[in-house]
Amino acid sequence: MTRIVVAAAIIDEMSAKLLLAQRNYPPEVAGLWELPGGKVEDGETWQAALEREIAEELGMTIEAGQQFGAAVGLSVELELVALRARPVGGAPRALDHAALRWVDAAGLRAMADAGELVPADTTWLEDLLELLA
Ligand code: DCM
Repeated sequence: MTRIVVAAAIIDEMSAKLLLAQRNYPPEVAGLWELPGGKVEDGETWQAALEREIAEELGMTIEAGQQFGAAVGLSVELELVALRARPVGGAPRALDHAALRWVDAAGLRAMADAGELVPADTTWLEDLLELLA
């Protein structure tokens, strides 16, 4: 059975900035930056799973919204989908990541050009730039 991994594009609309998180593991992607998220549990909606994961990993409250961009196959059993999200409460903290960073469209493009994003997440670059425009 395919399991879904949800990832959050947490965008602060006042500053038009996106929250990126730097992975600690596994070694292939440690040091690279991602949209934070995690696996959907049985019986959970994608939105509920993402809100739970972000509370656990970043200690902040978000409101998860609609999917955007294409789903990405990570392996035979894992599929990665991106959802829009709005920060609702609390400042994000790197409880499970090496670091966190808010980036605007130019900052995101620069990081993508420098190869600093997790490969799967580069699929969404143009979608993310549009959301930040
Ligand atoms: N993953 C990814 N991009 C994200 C979030 C997760 O490529 N924005 C991948 C990394 C792992 C898998 O999904 O292979 C599970 O993620 P985690 O280890 O964070 O649960």
